[in-house]
Amino acid sequence: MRETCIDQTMKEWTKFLITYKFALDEMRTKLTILNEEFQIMHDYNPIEHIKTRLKKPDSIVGKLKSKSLAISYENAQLHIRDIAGVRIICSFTTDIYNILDLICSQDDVRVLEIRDYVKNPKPNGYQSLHAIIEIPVFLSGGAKHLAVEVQIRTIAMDFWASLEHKIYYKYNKGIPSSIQHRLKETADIVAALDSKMLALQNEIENLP
Ligand code: 0O2
Repeated sequence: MRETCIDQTMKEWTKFLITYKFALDEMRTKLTILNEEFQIMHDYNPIEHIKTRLKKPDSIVGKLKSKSLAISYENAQLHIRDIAGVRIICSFTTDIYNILDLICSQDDVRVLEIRDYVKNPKPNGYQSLHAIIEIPVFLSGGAKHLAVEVQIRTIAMDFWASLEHKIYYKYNKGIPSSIQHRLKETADIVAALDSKMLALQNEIENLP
């Protein structure tokens, strides 16, 4: 009896999450087209690589609980806007804004929110550009509009964020202040590196 219930719940989650997986497939297609077209038109790939991830059911439930919301698929769809996540890694800070413009100017994309942690880094030094967008997924019963969290950052920002994320969980979300301080120092180095790399790139582009 209990196993049947778990099976049923798993089936329902799979049905709920598959639509977000389709949204991620749509995003991958959009980004691949943009990148390949850019390569042909400008002889340049703004996107280094793309990572996608689907939030796990227990994380969705945890986030609903932390927002004091009832556990339901309706609430998850309405209030959890990072069930589908795309991370786009690029070379230069200017690419971040170019890619954002290219995505947001598409007719079927609705921009719900933008958080610019590149212009305004988090106090710990975290840099990335986050956009919550809504895109249609065409199912047999019609179109379903779903939120996708898009994170766009440089290779250097991604390097920093990956290590910080590991350290954050290693210390069970309580990083000692001496390490926090060193992380902030390295975040400043990342910002300086990105700025120098962009200056170099601009110089090279302007060579005769
Ligand atoms: P995961 O596993 O990457 O998904 P929200 O409740 O979502 O509206 P939140 O979570 O503060 O508010 O949103 P925000 O600031 O846009 O951050 C969401 C995601 O950005 C996080 O997702 C991380 O991926 C990334 N992020 C934000 N701040 C930091 C940071 O200080 N360090 C690192 N390494 N990543 C960060 P999740 O759900 O935490 O994790």
